[in-house]
Amino acid sequence: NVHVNALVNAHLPDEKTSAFASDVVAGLTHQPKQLSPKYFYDAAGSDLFEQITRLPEYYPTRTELDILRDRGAEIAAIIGDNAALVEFGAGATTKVRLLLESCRFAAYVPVDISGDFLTAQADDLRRDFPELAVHPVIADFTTAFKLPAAIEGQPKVGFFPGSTIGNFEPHEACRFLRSAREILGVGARMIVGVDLEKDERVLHAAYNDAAGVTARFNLNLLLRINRELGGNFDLSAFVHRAIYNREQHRIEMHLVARKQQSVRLLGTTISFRAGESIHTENSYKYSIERFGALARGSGWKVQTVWTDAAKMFSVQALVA
Ligand code: AVI
Repeated sequence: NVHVNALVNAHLPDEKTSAFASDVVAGLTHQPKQLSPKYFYDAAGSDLFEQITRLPEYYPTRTELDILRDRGAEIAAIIGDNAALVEFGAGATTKVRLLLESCRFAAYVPVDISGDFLTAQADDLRRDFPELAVHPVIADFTTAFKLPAAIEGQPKVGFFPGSTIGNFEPHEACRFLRSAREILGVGARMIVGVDLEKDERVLHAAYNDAAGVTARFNLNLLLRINRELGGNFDLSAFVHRAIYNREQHRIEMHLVARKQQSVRLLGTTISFRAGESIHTENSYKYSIERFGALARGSGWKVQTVWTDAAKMFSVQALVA
């Protein structure tokens, strides 16, 4: 591994790429092979994810937006006026705009690792909400970071939509909620989007869409490895597979080798048996009870759960 790191660092000066490189080598030499879903989101992957959110089979985004829109007044009543809204990770602004329209926030603090994206997003929001103080923070939101001094003394509300929490392992979700509680402080609240357990056929369709966008999203990870790490993956030699793991309450995404093959990257050869898979993502689905237990175990209490009529998705208000 020392050898691999030295090699990686010699060829790839930039810090982000070398973290990607060592994670990829570690994941592909692990048994079973695995890659972190956080690497899906390069420019092409983020664009494919945007397309996923508009697919007829992919219910989470649409359902969460409906809940945020329909329950705006109730959410506002819980939060009160003049709080600071801290969003963990900042994607499209569609969801936060709904909260900013229904509640009277004094400040908005988007936290994201990508500075360029944050700046563009902050400028748009300042234009559309002139009363709102926008203080972007460039940081990895899964680690401890400092809130801007400007929001000191204001009540804090965390925002973590999209069931991104479902892409964490349960122990990571617990660690994240704990750290969010420490960052936000005593008396804080948190609004979290949590995908719910449901008919397996609905889940299966959502992650195996007819148009094949989720397959392209999954395979894009191999393209990214080819482009950024000089790999030679043959994309036509892998297939997307998403299955529901009932015991673990999660959708698993895999890339399965169609035939025996080997791939070169970063001076290493990775061999695949026919049918061997790379596990690329888990998307955990919670019951209301199981998420409540997770929240309690990380120092929060569930105050209110809002769902759509069909109980597909939930938006939950936690209190520290
Ligand atoms: C971002 N995350 C909540 C999505 C999910 O549903 O787990 C990512 C995704 N993977 C496949 N389709 C969408």
